[in-house]
Amino acid sequence: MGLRGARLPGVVLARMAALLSYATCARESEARSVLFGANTQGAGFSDSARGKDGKPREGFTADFVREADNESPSLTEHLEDGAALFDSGNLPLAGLGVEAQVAAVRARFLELFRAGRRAIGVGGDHHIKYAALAAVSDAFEDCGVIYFDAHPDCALDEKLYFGSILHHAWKLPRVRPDRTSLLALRQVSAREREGLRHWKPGIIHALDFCERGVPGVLDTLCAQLGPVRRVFLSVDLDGLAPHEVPAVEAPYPGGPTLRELLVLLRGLSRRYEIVGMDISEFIPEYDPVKLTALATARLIREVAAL
Ligand SMILES: [Mn+2]
Repeated sequence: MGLRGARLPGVVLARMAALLSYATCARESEARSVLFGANTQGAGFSDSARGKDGKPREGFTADFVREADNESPSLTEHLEDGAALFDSGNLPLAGLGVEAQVAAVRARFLELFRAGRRAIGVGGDHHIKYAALAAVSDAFEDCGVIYFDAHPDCALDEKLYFGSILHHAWKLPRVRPDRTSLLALRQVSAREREGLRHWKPGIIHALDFCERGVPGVLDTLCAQLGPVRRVFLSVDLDGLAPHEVPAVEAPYPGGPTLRELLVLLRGLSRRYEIVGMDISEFIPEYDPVKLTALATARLIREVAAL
């Protein structure tokens, strides 16, 4: 049960849920990768029919993912165990305003980056993405960003919300559009198109996976990231094909599969240091058979083992 994280200075579990059983590293200071939950709220919901109900999302993604994975435990596909992964529980964000939530998540990512750990934060809504990218900007001179998402989230809007995350991230001193690749893009609003034309990030469309294959996508991705040594991966689960991750706010058909993403990440890890990942957009109440939870757990496990 969730006591391991509570012993660490600066890390307090928000509640006593079970930790991920796969993560068998006993101490954060000995871990290569560190997992934490951050149930950020307040970035709003998509314009999809699912998003329009306007209700706050109660489901706690990280706990739901841990629970599903603990019920169906396994090694990685290449038989690695979780001895290098520490699960530090959830950040206590309940009751905090948006700015305080973002500050807490940013500080946690930064703490892990500075300690040389691969930081894996599970949201929560899109505020986790802005917080993570702010920490990337704080920590690294030369970090590329892979923004895996069906959507570009770059509307030129002064308010920070789900549709303007990258517009704000690109104003940070060291997160740059010419070191960012929008991966699996396929559903763009007219407002977001303005943002794309303004900021000119690298773009890899979902169909590129089909047309060029994963090796071709990897080459383009590396060219778009430029001369960086490190990469951060921001994952909106709706970037994936929705038959594998149906429990998202704004599912959109035609995305790459989890297999394609994992093969791509293996290739990336041979060329770059993968400094961390955030995951957002998971709506547990839409996941009765826990398929999205298992896909998310697998992604966490495989990224931790890279
Ligand atoms: Mn999206």
